Amino acid sequence: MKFLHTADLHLDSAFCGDGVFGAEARRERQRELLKKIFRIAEDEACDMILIAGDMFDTSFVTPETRKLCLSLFEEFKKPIIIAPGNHDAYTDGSFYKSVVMPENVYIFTAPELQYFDFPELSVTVAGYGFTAPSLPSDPLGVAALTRENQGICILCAHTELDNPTSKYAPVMSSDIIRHGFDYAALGHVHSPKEYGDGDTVARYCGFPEGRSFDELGDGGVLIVSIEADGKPVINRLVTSEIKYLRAELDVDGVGDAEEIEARIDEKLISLRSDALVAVRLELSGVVPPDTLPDLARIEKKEREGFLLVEIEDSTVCIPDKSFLEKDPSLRGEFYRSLKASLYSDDPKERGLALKALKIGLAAIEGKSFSDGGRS
Ligand SMILES: [Mn+2]
Repeated sequence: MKFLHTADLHLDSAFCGDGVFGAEARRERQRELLKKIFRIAEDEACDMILIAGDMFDTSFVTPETRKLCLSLFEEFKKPIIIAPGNHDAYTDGSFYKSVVMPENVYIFTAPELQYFDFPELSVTVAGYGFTAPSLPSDPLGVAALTRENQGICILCAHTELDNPTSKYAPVMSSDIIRHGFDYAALGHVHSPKEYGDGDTVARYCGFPEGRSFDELGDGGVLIVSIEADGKPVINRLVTSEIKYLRAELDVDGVGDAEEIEARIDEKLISLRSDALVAVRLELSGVVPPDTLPDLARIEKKEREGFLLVEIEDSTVCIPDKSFLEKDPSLRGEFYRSLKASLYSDDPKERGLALKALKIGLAAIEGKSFSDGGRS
């Protein structure tokens, strides 16, 4: 049997501050992405779809999204299994609880382990649902072992795996193995991750498309085939058409503003891809005063293939390096003490030294220091 595993779609996200694309346009794109995911499930001839939580960003689901979900659910006809997560808990007034679902939709409605049997596929899907924004208990640790089952046994769950103090269903991977699941379709951690012992495979599928700089790179879904021997074969398909990236550009020693701008343009061209790119580019290096071009203007330049360009200035402005070499004051002493690290071959050490120099020189001059507040 074959199924599609997705999670963390966060449909109807708020999307503030996304520049070219307004919030409503982004939400519309999310709906298109959902259609695409269902199309993939059809094209791949999946027998079921597992949604491991956080399908919606909040308990408020827009009428457009409600309508689309219901029609996609209905059209798919085959089983759709949903394990509500911390963002879209099974609560009064939630989409899950307030709508009459098509018969092929199975929702876990309690924080204790529940089971859905699909005898025609020889499959049992176990899972639980968040019924509040947090679930501090571990639904697997306390559960009796999964019932004797001759067929394939799958877990579909939203969890912060192997973190016993988490308030987001702190399941232990050892319990997933102990229960003997063939596959655990997990959600909550937004980057793809894999656990297992050979017999049991547990996977986070990751987000289907980045929504911000917290979700970097390609997003996708997992297509999982499990044959009678219980061994899952997993294929990740990229679904994202928007890709968030972080990149760095060292402009140390670059002559003037024009040249720095050319280097930025060149760097951005190298980052273009099939997906629409949103990039946060960090400039680093030591530059003389008035060397930096107008970064706000460069951010706003029309560029094909980009959703958003943000340029972060982490350069350090030093008026005159040769003066600092000989400067007998604290400034000179501070510069000289960092010099080895400033020109180290290790980019991490160089970055740290630059940051230290920037903060230190500002402090010596009595200025306040800010890193721009982006993190
Ligand atoms: Mn979550």
